[in-house]
Amino acid sequence: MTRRVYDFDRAIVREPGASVVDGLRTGPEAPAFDRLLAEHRAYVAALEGAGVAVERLPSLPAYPDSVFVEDPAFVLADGAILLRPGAPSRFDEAALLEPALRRHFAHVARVDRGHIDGGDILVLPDAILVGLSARTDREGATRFAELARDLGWSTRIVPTPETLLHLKTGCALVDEGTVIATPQIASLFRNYTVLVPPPQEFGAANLIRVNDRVLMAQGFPQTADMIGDKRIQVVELPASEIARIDAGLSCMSLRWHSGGE
Ligand code: CIR
Repeated sequence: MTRRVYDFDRAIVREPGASVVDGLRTGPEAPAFDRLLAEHRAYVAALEGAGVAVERLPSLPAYPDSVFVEDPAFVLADGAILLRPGAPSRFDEAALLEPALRRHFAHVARVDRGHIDGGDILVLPDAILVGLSARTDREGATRFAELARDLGWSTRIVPTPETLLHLKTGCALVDEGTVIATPQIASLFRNYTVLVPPPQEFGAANLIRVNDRVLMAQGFPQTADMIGDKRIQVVELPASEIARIDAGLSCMSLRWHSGGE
């Protein structure tokens, strides 16, 4: 069977340190560390339950947001790209991930100008979408597109509405012909069936498809039904504490297939 872009057998995560409660946030309340840790453990267990071998990197107390490994790097089956996070407090996270990536990938490229966060990069079956946001500028996106081209991928650069921290705050791939997206960005996906969650469930859009399962945040029953109707197994995970620091499920891992393209 041809491999699908969401077929993964490896992932990297980083343990949350106690300083994670000081992660960047726009909302009023910091998360509770013990509950956040429990959410992270449930997330790792769900990845493993979906068939993924997970490498756990040690926490980096000086970098409160470093648990969100998706933002400083990007991985595909054939290589990794170190990014340039747009938040100054997160800039060094890319260099700190490099040794782990070099253990797994012979090809490790580096975005060397502009800014780009992995949360703004969505892999679709036919192309990569990069959203311009408060964290990702055109220079970083363009450089990323050049490096992705070296790996055989074409990139489409699109705007991200100001209300979304990252492009993937509001969208995800569900299957090869289906995405989930909030209404403001639904029009980006012309060749896909777009599932639009109801307004009270927009937080569900930051889900991840992993092999035959969809991992999504708890508390979004209508969206869970929409995905369940597509005969995909839905795993609902606690994510309210990470949401307090503006994060969702996609940001807590880098996922790839070790078998090459
Ligand atoms: C940040 O503001 O960078 C973190 N507090 C949250 C990062 C979430 N990452 C993501 O959606 N890819």
